[in-house]
Amino acid sequence: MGLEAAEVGLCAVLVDEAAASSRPIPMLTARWPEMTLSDAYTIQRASMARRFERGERLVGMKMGLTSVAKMRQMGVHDPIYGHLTDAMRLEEGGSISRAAHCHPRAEPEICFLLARDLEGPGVTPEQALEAVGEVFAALEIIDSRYEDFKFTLIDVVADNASSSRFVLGQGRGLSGLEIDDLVMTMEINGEVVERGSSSAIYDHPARSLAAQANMLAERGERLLAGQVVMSGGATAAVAVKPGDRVRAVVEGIGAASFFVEP
Ligand code: 0L1
Ligand code: MG
Repeated sequence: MGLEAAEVGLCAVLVDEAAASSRPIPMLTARWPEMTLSDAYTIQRASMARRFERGERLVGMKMGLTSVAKMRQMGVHDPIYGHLTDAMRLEEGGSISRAAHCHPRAEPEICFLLARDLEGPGVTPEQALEAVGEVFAALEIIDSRYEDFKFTLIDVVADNASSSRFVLGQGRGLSGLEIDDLVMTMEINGEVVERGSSSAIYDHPARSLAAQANMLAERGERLLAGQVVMSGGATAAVAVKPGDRVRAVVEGIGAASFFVEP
């Protein structure tokens, strides 16, 4: 069983308004227990369509729940994805306001900029890497729009995989760089609060990129040259608060940072 089109539309309005107003909502599956994962991805697209109507542009995608730790936490075996728009990009070193978020948390990531289109199904990690123009040290700010931070996997997908903002450091090419086991740290106010390896990103960040292309293919969609793909968190996400200066450092690639306004 699944949702009617009108219900999908209403859910899209609810998650979109919650994100725009920073006012959390009860989890959708409490009201619509029959919602399927496929419905959730349709809701995600419908909520993105509302952003596009307001003038935002699609600039790429994000992979979520790519680490064993996060999958275990949600009781799932597969990653999920969300959409990224130009309005979600925060310039390197930029500031966010705590009040503009529900439950903001940051995680260190590796981001890919595609030099070529990438179309599944059947994309391998090697093929995915061949489509990459540049890699970046990155930070994702995730912000679940659900009350009391309570949600199911289906709710998270409908809520655009908790996407809120993303920050990219300086980009570099892949030449001379193996990205399978890079040390990744996250600092808050100069103190290392999380340390991990890029191998925590779905075993290899390129595997995450390939999975993104293959998952889009299930809906007849593909990644385009010029788009970015956030490959997923390498460590646990950490709650941020006013006054925090957050910095991610990825060995061999660089750093990305943002500030939470006091
Ligand atoms: O980026 C992600 O891994 C998505 C996480 C979704 C769940 C959450 O908000 O913690
Ligand atoms: Mg993430």
